Amino acid sequence: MIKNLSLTVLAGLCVNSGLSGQDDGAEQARQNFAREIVLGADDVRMFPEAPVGFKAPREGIAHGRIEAFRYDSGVTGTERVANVYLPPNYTEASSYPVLYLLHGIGGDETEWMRFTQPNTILDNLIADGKAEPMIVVLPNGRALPNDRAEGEIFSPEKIEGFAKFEKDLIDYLIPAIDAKYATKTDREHRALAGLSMGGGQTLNFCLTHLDTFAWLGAFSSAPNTKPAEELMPDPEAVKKALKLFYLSCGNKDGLINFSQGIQRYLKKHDIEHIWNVDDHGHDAETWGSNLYHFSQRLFR
Ligand code: FER
Repeated sequence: MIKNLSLTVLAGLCVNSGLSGQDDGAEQARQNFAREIVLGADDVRMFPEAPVGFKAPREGIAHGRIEAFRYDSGVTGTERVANVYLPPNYTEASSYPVLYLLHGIGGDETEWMRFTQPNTILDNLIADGKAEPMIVVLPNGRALPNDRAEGEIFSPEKIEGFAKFEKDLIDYLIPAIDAKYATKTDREHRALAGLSMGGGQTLNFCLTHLDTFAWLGAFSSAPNTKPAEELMPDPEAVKKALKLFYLSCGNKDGLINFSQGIQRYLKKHDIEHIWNVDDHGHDAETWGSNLYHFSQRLFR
């Protein structure tokens, strides 16, 4: 199982091993990853693996670009950095929907680029008319004055940074993005998605800010995911507000029970959703493939 973990998470577990006191979080994580995987009838693939070449740069098509974006955060009291993907032929004369795409416990604003090629995935889909031209914001979801993925990444303080990002995102990052870029600013043109800790953040933030987001993608969500009853006390409100509820996880990922808990609740309350259980672990393959499927269903 360990070989399926992302390198970043594995590095975090190693960094923390052998330390006393502060390694409770790492030990807890080890136990969470080692949980027994019990698959039910619903825990099956919705989509095939993304096709060969889906994340390979293509010649002869227009390419988007990624640039660094800086904003002041009243949460951290610092200037923070997000990466921003601007779609091919981005122009101020137009306006675009925005996907905020969040990383995992060992990551930062560069993690999605290290795990997979979100810009190339989008370039290729847009060129084929399979995805809407969109802006993708890749923030740093650890809202702390020192937001680097260094030291005790599983410590309570660092994990608290992922919860603090809610206010950073809603009150500082989104307004700053809307001020700088040619965005469509209504909820129906804003999506939130993420992997692992970012999947948990997505569920926790999106479902409690239905006035801000209409599209949700949670991949391999981590134990920071709040219980479904707490996130969706009013299932009818979720049904009415969300245009896409996309959940995915690998069937070799010991964290799958957190996604299963959400999915079972969605099913029980008849909330329409996609639940794609592929054959991966907690790894970059599932995240690339699910970004490929998720992004095609956004804003249309
Ligand atoms: C944990 C196991 C995994 C945990 C977080 C993770 C907060 C996150 C993994 C990731 O983001 O890849 O027990 O506790």
